[in-house]
Amino acid sequence: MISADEIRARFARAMSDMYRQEVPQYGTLTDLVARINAQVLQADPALRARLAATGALDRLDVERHGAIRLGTAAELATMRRLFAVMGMAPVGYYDLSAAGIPVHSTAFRPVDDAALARNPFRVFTSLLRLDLIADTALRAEAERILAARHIFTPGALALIAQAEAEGGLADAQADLFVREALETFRWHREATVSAATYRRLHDAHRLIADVVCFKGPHINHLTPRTLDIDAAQAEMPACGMRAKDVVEGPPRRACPILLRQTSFAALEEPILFRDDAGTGQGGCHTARFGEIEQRGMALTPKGRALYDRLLRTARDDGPADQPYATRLQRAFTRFPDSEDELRTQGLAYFRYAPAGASLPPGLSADAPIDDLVRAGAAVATPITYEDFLPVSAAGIFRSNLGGGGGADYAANADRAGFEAALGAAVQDECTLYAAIQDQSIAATRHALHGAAS
Ligand code: OOG
Ligand code: NI
Repeated sequence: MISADEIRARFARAMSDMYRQEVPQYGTLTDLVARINAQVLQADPALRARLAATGALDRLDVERHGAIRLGTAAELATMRRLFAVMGMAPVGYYDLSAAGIPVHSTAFRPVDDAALARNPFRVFTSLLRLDLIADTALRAEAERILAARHIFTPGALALIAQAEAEGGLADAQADLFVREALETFRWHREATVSAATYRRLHDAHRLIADVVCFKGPHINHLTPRTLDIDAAQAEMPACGMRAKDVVEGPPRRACPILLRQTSFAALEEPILFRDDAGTGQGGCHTARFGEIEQRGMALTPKGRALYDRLLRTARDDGPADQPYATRLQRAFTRFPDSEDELRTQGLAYFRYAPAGASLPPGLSADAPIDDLVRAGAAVATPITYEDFLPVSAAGIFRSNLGGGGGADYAANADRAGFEAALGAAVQDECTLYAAIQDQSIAATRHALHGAAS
């Protein structure tokens, strides 16, 4: 048997190779990010040392997230089993209906520290919400089309079942699994419907056409992680990419928090409809794009509430005559921007370690962790945010749906419905970060006790 982490690493590599072939601009983007990351690391040895110490340096070059959109509950449930073979579990629930996008989503990703360090590959996975489509005839037609498709190969299904029964896969089977699983994410230029049906679904919402009219849930982007998103954004036009005008997420800061993302516009790709035979007409579809992201520290619920509040301020109540970036920067002056403040005010999660020195006299290893840090007995490093942001995700979706606002759905999260479709509960991301923090505190105390005795 080989490890799920190894299967995930092989799959991520295969996916990246496939997408590079399918969308050559993705290759250009990863080259740009690699160049900028090398520059940043060279200019900032302290950052390099810190990334190296937490294992983040090794994973940087291979770090990617992708995204897919599924059509049915059964597809989502099987997708969960497929990702489980690679050690990826559903984390978080994202309701995008509030932003006019008729989907809800989760992120499949590795959850424990060692797995994240080995390869943090994650897939933002959305499920189309046909229940939000008002036109019942159109909804029924979409359901009928989706019910007839099979997005997984028989080989992939057999290997998933085998991995479940035997607790893993052997080396050669793992390679076979990667090959079979990849088929589900491949782009197919042949639509499964006629031009007229495509048009009707497209007019209801472009996203519906993208999900319903094709053989499978083509991977729609693959995102490398940059250490300086502003530098990358500035260089995108020179590399022939039309960057989205606003970077999603928090503004640039001394201490990066959460996640900042930007994308280049989706490609117009030629497609063939069912009824094209003979007419040779075809059409085009825009779905696949490129994105880059910069990750910062994970915020506690208290920090997240402050983030959400300041983001709303920048979007809704900022002076309208100022550019968004200025309003954002100004709103976030109220978010502390030193690691000490972020930690002592309980705004972000940290990983603790013994500092190496012995405990000062009079201080116990069981003293409050902030006291241990202040006394120089423990050091704290921020924990990286491994998840996504619903407002940012909606912005990325929208920028690739031909601009404009989404439809006006009444916000109605349906986490229970999503979990029923998934066949499992999604994990809570804050619980995962808190567990990493708590374990590191316990290990630090244990080491300090050992040093004291
Ligand atoms: C997913 C868009 C969201 C992100 O990184 O937040 C996303 C999609 O377009 O399917 O990729
Ligand atoms: Ni993305």
